Amino acid sequence: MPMDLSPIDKAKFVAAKRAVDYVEDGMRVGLGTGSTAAWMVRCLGEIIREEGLNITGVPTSSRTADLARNVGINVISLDEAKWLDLTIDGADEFDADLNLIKGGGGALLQEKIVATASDRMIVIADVAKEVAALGAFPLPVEVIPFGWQTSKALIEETLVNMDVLGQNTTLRMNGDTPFVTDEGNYILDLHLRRISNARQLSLVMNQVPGVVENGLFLDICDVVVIGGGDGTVEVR
Ligand code: ABF
Repeated sequence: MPMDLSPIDKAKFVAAKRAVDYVEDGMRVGLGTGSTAAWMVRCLGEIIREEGLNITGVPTSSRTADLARNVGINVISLDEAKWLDLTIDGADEFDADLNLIKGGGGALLQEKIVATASDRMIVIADVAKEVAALGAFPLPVEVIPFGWQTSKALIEETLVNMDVLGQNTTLRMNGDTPFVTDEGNYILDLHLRRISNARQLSLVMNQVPGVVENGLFLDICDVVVIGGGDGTVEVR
């Protein structure tokens, strides 16, 4: 374990390190995005170098692709891989049913496609990501730039019609300009506080014109590996 890690980084590292135990020789592995997933990519690189592990990696963002190549992972596209044995990725929230909110890093679209194209999805997270109910973390919704303000208004109208609390929707910014995803889209963050019917909300959100995808990952995660600031790990 790297020296002098803060408790939060230690939690992320131990979760990432434990998740890599699931990677077997010859696997095609989806590589997640975010700081916890970055620890996983580094750990994978280490066992490739030290044990000659032969795997191929499909990244879920350009920054993960850069890091994976830097640590010696053979990076291929999802279209080249066609299907994946395993995806390991982070999350912003997970609940008792292993449903997730993802997208805080702005990569939710590729993350959801890659996770869905995998036999198994493992989430790695520090203990603080566990919630009784999803929604305290703003729900990211990816929209195309064309008519994004109309999409935003339609989303807000939809939330009112669903009696969803919160209903404060903001355009994610990168300094003075809108944050732009790898696909050239924008992200709207829905500050809902608590989501009571995630399944209905996810279905309705994706019907709004201009919406590409949302950050609710339902019935996708198979295992969550939870890291503690004291270096403990729990697998569920
Ligand atoms: C990514 O990991 C995103 O979906 C999610 O927002 C992020 C969590 O980042 P971190 O691991 O840095 O907390 O998969």
